Amino acid sequence: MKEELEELNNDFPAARFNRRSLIAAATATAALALFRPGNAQVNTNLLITDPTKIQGPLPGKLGSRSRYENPEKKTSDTSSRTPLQDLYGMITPSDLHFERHHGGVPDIDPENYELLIHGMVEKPMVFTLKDLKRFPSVSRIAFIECSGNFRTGKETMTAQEICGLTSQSEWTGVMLSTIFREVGIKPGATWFLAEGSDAAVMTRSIPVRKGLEDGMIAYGQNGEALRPQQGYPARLFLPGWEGNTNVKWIRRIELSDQPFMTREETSKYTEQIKDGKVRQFSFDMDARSIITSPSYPGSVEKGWLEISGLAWSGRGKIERVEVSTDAGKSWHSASLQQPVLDKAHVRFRYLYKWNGDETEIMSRAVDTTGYTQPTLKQLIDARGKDMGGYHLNPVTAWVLKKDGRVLFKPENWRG
Ligand SMILES: Nc1nc2c(c(=O)[nH]1)N[C@H]1C(S)=C(S)[C@@H](COP(=O)(O)O)O[C@H]1N2
Ligand SMILES: [Mo]
Repeated sequence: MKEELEELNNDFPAARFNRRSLIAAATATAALALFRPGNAQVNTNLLITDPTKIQGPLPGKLGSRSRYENPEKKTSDTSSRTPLQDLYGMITPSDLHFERHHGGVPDIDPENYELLIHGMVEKPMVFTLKDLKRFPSVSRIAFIECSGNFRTGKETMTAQEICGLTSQSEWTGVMLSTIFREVGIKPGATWFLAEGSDAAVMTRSIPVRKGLEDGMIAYGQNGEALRPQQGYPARLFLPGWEGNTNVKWIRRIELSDQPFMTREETSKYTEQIKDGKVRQFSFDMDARSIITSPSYPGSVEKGWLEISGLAWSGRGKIERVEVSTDAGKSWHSASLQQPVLDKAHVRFRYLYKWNGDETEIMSRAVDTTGYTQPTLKQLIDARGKDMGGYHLNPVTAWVLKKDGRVLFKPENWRG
């Protein structure tokens, strides 16, 4: 009986019914009350799948999303973006975590995984995954953000397209300070090279100070093993630092008394600031926020609406988020969902009564260092029009149109 109904349900093309037969069908069932006259698209499923009338599927080995929910990452050949506009709260579901790969996703057998630590250390050592897991572990909720996380250009852009290269997970692993104690750092070692085992053999130089402060070798993500896309079986995790330094599939750490000047920190991941000067090793991700609801392609109706979004800072905690509903003329403090964590996405909310007139809504983040999220104009004034595409965190505005459409307000700076 159950199988039959499921089959029937699956094969039920709504188009096969005209309104008359629907009424007949509806009349013949207890679902009549659910039928709305004038709506020929009435959900025919209701006629046979009243959930109280049919035994549901049995428990499964893996859970799944509702078939009515289809969040998707937006992919290109080099990255995929988190659909920020589809999320609640502050955790990014692991399968929606953004991805940025320079040489694709390697397939690494955890049995063969090894992490070599050498260079200016007392005792060079190789750790298997098992070895890493024998150390005391820590878990921490924090975001990762690619430093190339800003797109603009047209009104019909989603939060995902504008800045979907950031996601948040609970990361579990071993503190680098624990591992460094094991190998013994030689006096004078101030930098270390982190190297990945992907086809790109990604390498970055990291100050030992950061490693000792809060660096981790992470092997867990949201309660399970890291996803391959996030660096399975182990990655470097440096809370608050530009995504690129969080070397995935990490296989080697070499300590030194100077940076290694790899490709990713010379020809890439540097940015012009002013007067032809270039900034290198710009590790911290600056405070930022974005309203994710309402946002394109959503819509609004006159009356009360909850403005909600995400704010984060790589330098500490979010102190407050201010929201403007009058195109930046006045600003009001939003409420912050607890807990507000260090170097973590925080959800902010602000209740607003929209009177139906066209207006612009926007948010700006202030972190515990006193830093305030700048406008694009302030960024241009500080760094010049040739500032390139890294470390851009401008205030993002949405236009509420009279007809209820919500559009991105794109601002361009390249000539
Ligand atoms: N080995 C390796 N590590 C890497 C990369 C890579 O291509 N290879 N990409 C970096 C970049 S540019 C970013 S933004 C982050 C992205 O992390 P995610 O894919 O887990 O979101 O990983 C960094 N670590
Ligand atoms: Mo990145």
